[in-house]
Amino acid sequence: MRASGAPPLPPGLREEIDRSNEALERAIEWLDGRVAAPEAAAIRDALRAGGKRIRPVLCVEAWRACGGPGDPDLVRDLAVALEWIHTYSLVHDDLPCMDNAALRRGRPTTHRVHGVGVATRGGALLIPLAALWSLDRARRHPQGLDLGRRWIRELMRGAGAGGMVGGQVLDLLAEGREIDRDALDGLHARKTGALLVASLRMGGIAAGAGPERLAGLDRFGRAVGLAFQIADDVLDSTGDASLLGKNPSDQVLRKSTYVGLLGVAGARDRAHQLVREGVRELERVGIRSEGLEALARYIVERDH
Ligand code: GRG
Repeated sequence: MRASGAPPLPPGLREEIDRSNEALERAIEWLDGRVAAPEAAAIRDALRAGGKRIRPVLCVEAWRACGGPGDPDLVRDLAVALEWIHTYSLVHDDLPCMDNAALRRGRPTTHRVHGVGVATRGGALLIPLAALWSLDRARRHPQGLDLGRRWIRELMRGAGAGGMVGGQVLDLLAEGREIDRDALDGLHARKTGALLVASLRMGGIAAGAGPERLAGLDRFGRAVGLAFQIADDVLDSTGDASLLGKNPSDQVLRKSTYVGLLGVAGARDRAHQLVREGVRELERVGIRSEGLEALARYIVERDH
């Protein structure tokens, strides 16, 4: 976790982010005519506002690590669905009834530009659109609609009550209260970790990986998901708002954080230890992946 400076992204991953952004543009074209204005404009703005694209890149790197056959663009297209779910969660998280945030990814939040109603509806629309888009693209994949069904199940499991939404509920309930490390781990395993796990499993599934490898990706994702959240807490407490692209909010919302529990140095140590554990989990199922290892390091060393 760096206090400042460019994130240490190897060139291969930088290129993969660019390819993911191109896939996102293909998907934005597909939206034409499917969503009415003004929600369409809000969705386009939110999707194009930048972002690290960690979830689609994790997905493609998992696919690659499992020896996925065929055209990577098919998987990149499918992986856009992850970014849509992630973007809906950010748009809704920023609403006045949640964090009431003014800034996201260095820009005014969706509701500040398009209004609360449009942002709420546009965000919600991204959920069925992610499923429809997944089905549409799965038809072009050799596993066809079977892949579409498995893919959507993973996506909704990661995003739903047992995953991201459930974690958000726990987070809201924990505001202003102190919770212990186990409870904090459980909350973030759902709120942040579940969609990262889904990203990896979805890449493995598209590559035809069996249950053992999927379980290895799952354990890697859990470790890296927690490391991601710890890095977020450190950045919230030490980061620079102009680099973060948002205003630090943990103190304002009186949230329990890993920095509060472990201190900055302790939190950093735990994040690095989790990354090492995650990489060992991959090795245990025979996965050696420079891309996934580099992403895991980036997740804890990033500056925004
Ligand atoms: C109604 C209870 C309820 C839930 C609705 C709002 C919501 C669903 C979920 C919120 C989940 C949330 C905000 C999770 C945080 C995820 C997270 C760590 C975001 C930051 O991810 P990055 O750093 O962002 O990957 P970029 O901007 O790079 O894409």
